[in-house]
Amino acid sequence: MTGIGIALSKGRILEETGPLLARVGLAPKEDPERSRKLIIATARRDVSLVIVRAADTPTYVAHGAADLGIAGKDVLAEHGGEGLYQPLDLGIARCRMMVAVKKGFDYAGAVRQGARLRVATKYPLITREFFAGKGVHVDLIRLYGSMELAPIMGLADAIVDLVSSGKTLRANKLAAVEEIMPVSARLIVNQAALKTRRAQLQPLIDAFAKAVQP
Ligand code: PRT
Ligand code: MG
Repeated sequence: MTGIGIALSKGRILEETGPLLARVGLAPKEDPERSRKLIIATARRDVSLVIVRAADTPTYVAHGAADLGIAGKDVLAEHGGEGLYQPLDLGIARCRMMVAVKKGFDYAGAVRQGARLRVATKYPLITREFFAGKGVHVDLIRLYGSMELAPIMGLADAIVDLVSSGKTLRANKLAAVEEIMPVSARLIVNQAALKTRRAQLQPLIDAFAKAVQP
């Protein structure tokens, strides 16, 4: 791709990025939620949106297949961020990464007694690191979605998942017991591209920075 590609995912990220894209002059030429196209032209001829799965965004940008991207801190932390420059917290798609358990499960007691916890998550690296830091032994159960089911079905004692309103936890009789980190979406840039094509990329980064200022 000779122009600039911005990788981002449909759903939450795209929804909340929409107004921001418009403000930096990158309104999509067609609705990405409706289009089956995976590369969407924008109001700027040299910039296109590259539609990827949320967890794939850092991969596309780190390999330089897309120059820029928009990804949640959850996804970036799990990826590790190698090869990525992260110049900007966009302050959107906010939520918290939490440990949650079935209501009534004595999490503090289990941790205090040094019990082995079965923890289900789609964030195995973050989860392993978090519990290692607390000195808690965990058996990790790697899931790809609907983590909330795991404690109910007896698959796990706890989950590590994102919480925004708390409605999903409540609806499934789970309770958050610990926060791992606050999460919001970041602008990410391929480090090598920023060095070799700074004249092309920096103005765009600056435009995003200006657009997120309150
Ligand atoms: O859906 P898909 O499998 O394609 O990928 P994805 O689930 O990773 O994508 P998507 O679009 O759901 O999420 C993209 C990004 O949005 C995440 O990487 C986060 O950075 C951000 N984000 C912000 C959230 C939430 N808030 C959020 N609440 N992502 C997911 N959730 C889920 C959460 O996992 C839980 O199931 O919403 C549910 C909880 O919401 P409440 O409001 O009931 O608490
Ligand atoms: Mg989802």
